[in-house]
Amino acid sequence: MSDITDAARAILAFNDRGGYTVPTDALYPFQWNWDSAFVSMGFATFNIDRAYQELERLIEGQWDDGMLPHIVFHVPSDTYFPGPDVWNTHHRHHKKPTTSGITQPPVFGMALRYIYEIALTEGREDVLARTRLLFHAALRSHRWWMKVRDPEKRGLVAILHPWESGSDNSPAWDEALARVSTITKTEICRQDTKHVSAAMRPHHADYQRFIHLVEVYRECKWDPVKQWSAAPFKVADVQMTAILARATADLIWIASHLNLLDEINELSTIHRILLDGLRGRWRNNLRGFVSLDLISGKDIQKPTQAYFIPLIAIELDTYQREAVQDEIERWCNGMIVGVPSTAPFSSDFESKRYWRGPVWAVINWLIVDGLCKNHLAELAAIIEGNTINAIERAGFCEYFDPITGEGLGGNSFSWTAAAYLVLRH
Ligand code: 9YW
Repeated sequence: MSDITDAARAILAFNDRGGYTVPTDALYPFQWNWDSAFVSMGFATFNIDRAYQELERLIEGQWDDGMLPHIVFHVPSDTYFPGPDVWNTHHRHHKKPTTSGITQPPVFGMALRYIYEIALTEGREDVLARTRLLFHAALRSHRWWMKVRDPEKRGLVAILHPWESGSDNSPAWDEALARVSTITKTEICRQDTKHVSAAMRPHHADYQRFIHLVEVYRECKWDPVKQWSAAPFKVADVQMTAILARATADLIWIASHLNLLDEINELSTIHRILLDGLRGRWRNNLRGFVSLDLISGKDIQKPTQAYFIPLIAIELDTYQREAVQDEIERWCNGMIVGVPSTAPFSSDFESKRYWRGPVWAVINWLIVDGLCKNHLAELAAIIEGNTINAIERAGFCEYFDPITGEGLGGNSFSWTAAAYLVLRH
């Protein structure tokens, strides 16, 4: 085992708060949904029990209606805004701990399959009951997605808040977010810029709109039907839909192993619906998949990493495969590390500002996986190698400047450590 693998494991241990992992100390002091799913896969490379525990602690926050919240506030902390009082979700979730009121990409099902497969190769028959329990939690959350976030049956699931996407200030949301008011009743006490330079973070107006949206949904008492009608921001997101579709395929795999026939049928129907929805979002002229703004009815054409995420769920045809390969190569041309989260030739590109250009190791992990699934192994190997090199050069930071390779954002980041462990596995 290399020293760097040791260091990655040490970061997960350092960020462990008792069976769950914070994304990084101070900046993000709670349990985040998709971070934990990625982290559980990192743990699975060396500690299966701890991998299961990460997901078990996450579902402590699952709502009665199946939603898996984006943050679980296991213990109080004043280093993050907005905390539990701003969300005020207590009545939607009748057990402790308190949570935020929105969700995040459902990587959970992908993680469960990944860790279960490793457990099986290690001959760990004892994980069966744990797998079954987590499987049912995931299934409830997939039902929630389909019922609550695709009520108009497009085969695409919608986000009602940019934080749900996991790509908070992506240029993809600019037009839709501009319609949201900047007026808030809550005083905005940003903590993030105390930990990280403001030049790398979302702008103040973004935060005002993020909090305005929280207030709109809080006034709906977090009732999903009321939220759907009241939402001033509503985007059918291809990245979210692709992750849900892939996680659904992974749950089908688990259900087959567990011999759960009704669940296989139910999940297969969901899978078919989502793949049909995704296929309709491909655009030849853009050489990628585009989200749909449900309020304006328009395609969101901004070139972001989301263009390529559907590869984790979909089998491309030959034309699409060549187009995606050319497009990713174009985006990476001249970069020390690709794939940038916004195309470098776009006028929105900013190499250091969060989701407007920087490279994220977990996004590369998804892209590598999607390229391999689509028989583009050579390009996948290049991106994988670049990601590993970037981490080895700059450390386990939150994200990387694609032009210089510089490490940015929070340090000792859990999901960057997890990405390293999995890509090296
Ligand atoms: C926030 C924790 C989270 C990630 C998101 C990323 C950022 C900020 O940090 O969100 O306040 O929630 O955009 O993807 O889960 O690492």
